[in-house]
Amino acid sequence: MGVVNVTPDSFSDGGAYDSPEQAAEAARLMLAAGAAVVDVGGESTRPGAEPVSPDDELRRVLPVLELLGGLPVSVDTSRAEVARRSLALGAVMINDVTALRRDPDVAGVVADAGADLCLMHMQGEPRTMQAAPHYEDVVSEVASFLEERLSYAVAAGVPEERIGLDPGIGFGKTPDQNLELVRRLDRIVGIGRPVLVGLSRKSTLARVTGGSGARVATDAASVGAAVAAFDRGASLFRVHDVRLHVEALAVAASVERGSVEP
Ligand code: HH2
Repeated sequence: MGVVNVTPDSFSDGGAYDSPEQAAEAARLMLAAGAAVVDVGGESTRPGAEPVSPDDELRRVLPVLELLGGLPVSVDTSRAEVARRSLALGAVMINDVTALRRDPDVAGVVADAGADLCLMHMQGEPRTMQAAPHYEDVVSEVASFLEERLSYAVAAGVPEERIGLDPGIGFGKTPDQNLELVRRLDRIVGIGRPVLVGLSRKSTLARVTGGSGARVATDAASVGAAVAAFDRGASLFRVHDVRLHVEALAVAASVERGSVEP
């Protein structure tokens, strides 16, 4: 999954695209490089980010989707209105980082469209989530949350086979808690749905490679983390540099199979 943030303030690529045409071109290049889907987002969820108005989110996202008609697009939104209009323009998946808590109507919209849905764990909300993350056991709490949200989504009409789960790396977690979630990812994988991870360029990896001041991780660090998550059962990877991840994960998968041929 390639990341296309159409936000001025995303932590890693904020303001990268001046126009919908530039964002759409970046998305096409990611798909050509092997991405299965591109994730278009109009509201930053970086730590400290303020919410944007629904109108601003629509104004950022819809023009990009209009240019990408027919291509596999996911939309990173937690608002039913944005989801509904995005799916009407051909989006195939909604990536809801609030796991249907901000706007429960997202479930019905996804169900009606027959689309895919990603449910992500977050403790708190982006504005304050990194203030004081606290867990007794981060892995079992995240897993229980995702199990509950999965049941909720299914009860609201989204078929289970359409749902993926995401531990929410960096969303109300310390660096050590993020690493622990990847280390024990088998607990989340054991829920029985495909697991998506977003590790690309996140500050936890920058802490490992660059000391305490580093904020944005390198792509080499990101690829290393993705392969570690793959080895523990992750099957979807939300990444900025698609080509590097496709090559690295293709090799990791070939080792898993013991065969060059897929
Ligand atoms: N991470 C970000 C945004 N959306 N969605 C899922 N499912 N999983 C993630 O880990 C995830 C996500 C944050 O990264 P980015 O999009 O690069 O930055 P921002 O939130 O500032 O737009």
